[in-house]
Amino acid sequence: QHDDDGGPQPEKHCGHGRGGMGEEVARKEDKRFITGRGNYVDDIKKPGMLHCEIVRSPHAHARVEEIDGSRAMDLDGVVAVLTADDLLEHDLATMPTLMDDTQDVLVNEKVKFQSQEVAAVIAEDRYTAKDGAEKVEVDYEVLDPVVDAKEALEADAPVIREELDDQEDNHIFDWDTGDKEETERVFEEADVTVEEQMEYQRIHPAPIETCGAVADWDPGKDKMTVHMTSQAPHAHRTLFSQVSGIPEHKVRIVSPDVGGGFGNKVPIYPGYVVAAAASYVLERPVKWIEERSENIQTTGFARDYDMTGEVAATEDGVIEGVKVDVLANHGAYNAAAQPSKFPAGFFNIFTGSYDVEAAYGSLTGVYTNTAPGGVAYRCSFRVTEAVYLIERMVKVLADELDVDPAEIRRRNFIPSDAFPYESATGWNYDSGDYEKALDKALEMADYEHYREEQKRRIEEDADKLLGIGISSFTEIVGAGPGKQCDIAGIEMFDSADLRVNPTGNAVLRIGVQTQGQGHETTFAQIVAEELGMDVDNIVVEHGDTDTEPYGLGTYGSRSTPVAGAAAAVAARKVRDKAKSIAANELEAAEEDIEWDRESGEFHVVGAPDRSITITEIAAGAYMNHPGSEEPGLEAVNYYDPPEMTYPFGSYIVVVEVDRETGEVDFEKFVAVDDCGNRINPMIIEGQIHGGLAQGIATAMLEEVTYDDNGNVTGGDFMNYLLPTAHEIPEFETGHTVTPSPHHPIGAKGVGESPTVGSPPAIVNAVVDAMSHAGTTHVEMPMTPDVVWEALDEAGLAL
Ligand code: MCN
Ligand code: CUN
Repeated sequence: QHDDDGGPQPEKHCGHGRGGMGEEVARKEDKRFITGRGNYVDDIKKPGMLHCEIVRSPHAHARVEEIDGSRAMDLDGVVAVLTADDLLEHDLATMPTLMDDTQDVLVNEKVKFQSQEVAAVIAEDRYTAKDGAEKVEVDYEVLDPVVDAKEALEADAPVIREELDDQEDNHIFDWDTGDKEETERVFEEADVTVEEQMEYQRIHPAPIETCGAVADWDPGKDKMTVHMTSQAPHAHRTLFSQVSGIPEHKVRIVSPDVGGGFGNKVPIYPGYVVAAAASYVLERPVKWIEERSENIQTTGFARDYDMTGEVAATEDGVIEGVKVDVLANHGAYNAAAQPSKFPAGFFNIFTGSYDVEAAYGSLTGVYTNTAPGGVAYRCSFRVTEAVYLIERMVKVLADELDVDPAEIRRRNFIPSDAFPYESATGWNYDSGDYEKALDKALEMADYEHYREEQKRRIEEDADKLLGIGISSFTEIVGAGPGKQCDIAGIEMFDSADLRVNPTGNAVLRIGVQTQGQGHETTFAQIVAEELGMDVDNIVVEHGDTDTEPYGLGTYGSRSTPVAGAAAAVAARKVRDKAKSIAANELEAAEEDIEWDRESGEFHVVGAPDRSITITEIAAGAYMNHPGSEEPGLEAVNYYDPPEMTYPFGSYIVVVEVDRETGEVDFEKFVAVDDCGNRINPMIIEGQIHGGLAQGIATAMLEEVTYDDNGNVTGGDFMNYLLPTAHEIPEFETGHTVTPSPHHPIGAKGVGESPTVGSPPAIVNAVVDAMSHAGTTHVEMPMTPDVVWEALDEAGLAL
C-alpha cells in the first residue's frame, strides 16, 4: 500500500495495477447510477401489482374506538382496507422488535405516537390508495401524551405501555457498566473533578430513498418474495419467517439498489409486514413506498440521550476516572436497531482514546409517546454518544485546568505500545497510535497559528471570535464476535462465496449489502489482491437471500471487518486449491509452487519463468484437473471475528463565531483517519466527506422536535434541516495506517468514523471561541439563536 507514514504492514500491499489493495479503482456501480439504470424498490413493477397506503394517527396518544373503511371501499379501484382485526386472523397484528419488545403492525387498541400505523388501504394505483386512506374514518379517544423522557418518569405521567403485564410506569431498563465503587474512590481522592450535562438531540438518518417494499406471494409455489429496502436481507428473512410462519426456505428477501441507509433500513417496519400480509391475502403483488414525512416521523430515529458526564483528574490533567449518567428516550417501543448484548449498545466504550483507571456508567431507558428508535445514523450502536461525551468532557477539563486541549489529550492517550489494551469497561482494543494521528492533524491544521490568531482577536475585542476544536476519537466497529453480538440469537459472523469460472473471471457473493458504500468495487479489490486477478474480472453480488450465503447485513461499519475478512479468507482458500492445479499444470510438486503477490502468478520455486496465471489455472480446474482433486474452483468462508476493530482519528475544526448574529463559519476542517490497511483510498475519502457532512448536520442543523401534544414539529424537510453544499466547508483529509492485527488484511471499518468523531470537534470549537469568558457548553444543534444566547450569557454578544 502506498502510504508514506504507514505503520508495520502485516503484508505488503503495493497496488500491482490489477486493482488490488490500496488502488483508487473507480466505482463499478457508478455506471448504472449515473446513466439512470439503478434499480430501486420503487422501480420494481410487477404485473397485477397493487399499491398500499397507510392510514396514520394524527394523535400521539389515543385509544382507537372504531375504524370505518366503508367510504374508502366505495372508491373505484380500492381493493381492501386492512385493520388490526384482519391481521389478527393471520397472527400478524404484532411483530417483535430487535430489542425483544413487541410492536403493533397496525394499532390494535391504542396509538402510542403521532403518525403510527392504524389501517392500510390497498388499491389498483397509488393515487387511489391515497384517496382511499383519506376516506378511512377513525374514531379516537384522545389521551394525554408524554414526549419528554424526564416527564415520562414522573409519578403522574400517563402509562404508555399499559398493555404489558408488568409495566406500571414508562421505565424500560436500568443498566450500569464499570466498577462503581472503584470509580467513587477515584473521584473522592482526585485533585480535580468536573461535571457537565449535555444532550445529544434526536436526529434522523433521512436517507434520500425512503423505505419501501414490493411483496409478492406466489400461491403456486407457496413462496413469499419481498423486494425491500433492507440493510440486512438474511436477518430480515429469518425474522419474516418467524413472524409469518412461512418456512424460511419459502421466503426470499431481495434488497435491490438502496438509496442510502445510514441505519434507517436495519429494522423491520410495519409497512413491510402490511404489504406482505396484503399480498398473501389478495394473492397479488403489493407495493408500499413511504413518503418523506412518514419516513422522518415513524422510522428509526437516532440518539436522544441526555447525558451527565464527570471526570476526575490530577492537577496536571491526568484523567483518573470517568462517570456518566444517561436518560435515554427510546420512544413508544424499545426498537433500537442494535445487535449487542447490552441495552445501550457499545455506549460503554465511553473512556474513548484515554488510559483511564476507573469508569462507571449508568443508564435509564424510557418509553415516551414518540416514534421508536435510537440506534441509527452512522452511530456504531451508540458510540456516537459515547465519543461525544468523552471528547466534550476532555475539553471541559482542559478549560478548568487551563491546559491546551491538544496537550491534555497527549497526557492521557493510551500509549501506542500498550495494545492490545483492555479498557476500564472491558473492551479489548486491537491497535492504535493516537498521538501520531493528533500530531498529523495539528500540523495540517496549522494549530499554533490559529491559537495566536485566537488570542489576538480576544485582545482586540474583535467582532468575530475564533474557536479551535479537537476530537481524538476511538471507534469500535465490526460486530462482531458472536460472544458479544447476535440478532434473534444468530451470532454476528459474515460470509463470502467465491466462484472462479472456466474462463478465469469470478463471482463473489457476500452476506452484506451495500447502500452506497461501494462494495461492488472494494470487495472485488480484496479478491483481486488475494488471487492476482484483474478487478474488472470479478463481479460482486449481494442482497438476494436465494443466492447469497447467509450474512447479518451492513451496519456498524462491519462489512470490511467481517465480510471483508470472509472474502479474503475465501480467496485464500481458492488460492490454496489453485496451487495444486498449478502443480499439475507445471508438472511440479505442490510444495514447490509459490504464489507471487507482485505478479499475481504461481511459479515453481527457483524458476520464475515456469509460471502460470489464475486464468490458466481456472481453465485447468475445469478442463484438466488433477485426478486427486474435485473439479471446479470455488470456496466459501463464514467468518466470526475474534474481536472488534478500533479505528480512530483526530479531527480539528476552526470556526469563526459572529458575536452579532451567532453565526458560525468554518475556517478550517481537518480530518485524519486511521482505518488500518486501506482497500480503496478514494472510496474512503468519499465515506469521510459524507460522514463529516452528516456530523456538521448533527452539530449545526438537525433535530426532530415535538410539541407538548406530541406533534412532530421537525418531521419534514421544511423543518428538519438537512445540510446543503452551502453549509459544508472544504475538508482537508489525511490518514495514518495502523493495521488491525487480527484481521486477515489488516483492515478496520471506516464508514461511521466521521459522523462519530466530528460533532464533538465542532462543539468544542464553538465552546472554545467563548471559553475565555467562562462558557463550558453549547447544545446541539448550534443554530445561530442558540449560539447567540450562549454569547449573550458569556457577555460576548454584540
Ligand atoms: N473501506 C476501505 N478500506 C478500509 C475500510 C473500508 O476501502 N480499511 C471501504 C469498504 O470497502 C467500503 C467502505 O469503505 O466500500 C465502507 O466500509 P465499512 O467501513 O466496512 O462500512 P460498511 O460497508 O459496513 O458500511 C456501513 C456504514 C454505516 S454503518 C453507515 S450507517 C453508513 C456508512 O457505512 N451508511 C452509508 N456509509 C454510507 N455511505 C453511503 N453512501 N450510504 C450509506 O447509507
Ligand atoms: Cu448505526 S447506523 Mo449504520 O450502523 O447502519
